Amino acid sequence: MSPSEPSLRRAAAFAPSNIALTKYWGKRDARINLPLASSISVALADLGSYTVVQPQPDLPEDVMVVDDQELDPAGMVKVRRVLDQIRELSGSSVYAGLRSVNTVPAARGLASSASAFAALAMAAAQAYGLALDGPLLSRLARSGSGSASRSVPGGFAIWHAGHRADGADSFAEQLYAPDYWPLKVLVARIGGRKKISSTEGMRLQGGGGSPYQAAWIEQCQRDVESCKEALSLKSMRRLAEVVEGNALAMHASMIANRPPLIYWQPATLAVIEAVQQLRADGCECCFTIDAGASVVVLVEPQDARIVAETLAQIEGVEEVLQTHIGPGARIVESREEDL
Ligand code: 2P0
Repeated sequence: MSPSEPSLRRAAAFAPSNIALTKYWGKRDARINLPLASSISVALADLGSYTVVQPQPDLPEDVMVVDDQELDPAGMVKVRRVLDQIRELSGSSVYAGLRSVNTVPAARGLASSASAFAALAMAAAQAYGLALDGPLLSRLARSGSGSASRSVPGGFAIWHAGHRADGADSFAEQLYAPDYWPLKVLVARIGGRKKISSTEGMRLQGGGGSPYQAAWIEQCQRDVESCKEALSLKSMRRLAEVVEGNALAMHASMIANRPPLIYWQPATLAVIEAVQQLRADGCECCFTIDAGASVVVLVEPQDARIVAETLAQIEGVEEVLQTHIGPGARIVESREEDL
């Protein structure tokens, strides 16, 4: 530890997972996760990651335990990318011990990396004595995992694609607070661990794999504007058109990739059909699907029960999680026994 080391302390943060209404699926820079298009998301109230960071002068390198398992080397590369930037900003050379607990089912089409890296950026900044603003925290989280940028502000958030090569203008900010439109969020959990990670899927597709890649990115740019409009009107009919259309366009471009990226299970299609039927019957709801088989449904509170009950009866749906839209990453009490 150098004599000019900043004050170091143990710090903990909770960050929510988030669900994209218009998706991030394509990078202009894979090294620091710069997207080809902007995206819009909602944060989930109680599904996320709790992360503790303890800088320790005697550690020879950073170590991280996630859900009681030491993080693999590929994961540590991303963690170090975030921590190295924080150490540079704080002028510290001290490594840290980290522990993270997820309340999100990993690799089932719900992004646990989004909440994990948002919590990591916020806790580490505090641990290394930095007071960073929202955009900078969002950029730091983004460099670990792109979608993590949107978990920092929470609520209804937009991640600006930006144009700069250094990513200074590629961060997320809140469009609306969580209670602006108090929709319920249902997650119909389907299938086991996904076979191809998002990072790898985007790499395959970005390398000229999908004949629809350019059209997909152009569609995202239009959809971000339509989504902003649907949110400003709180119109479920308009939201359903853009959110479902955007998710289906992403999966169309994935399926057309060579090699194909097929994340769906038969139950995925059954849930899509059920949601469309429920809407035709008057329920205010719409679906979206990430890089996995699970389906997420946004629904007006008065219709949440009937939608949840209907989805739970579909063969192949393992569980229907119920939550609502919540705030972004925040510092929480750290407990000594956590590390
Ligand atoms: C999204 N996904 O916008 C989209 C929809 C998956 C499908 O953001 O490589 O885990 O770490 O930047 O953030 C998943 O991508 O990928 C994702 P990396 P990330 O939510």
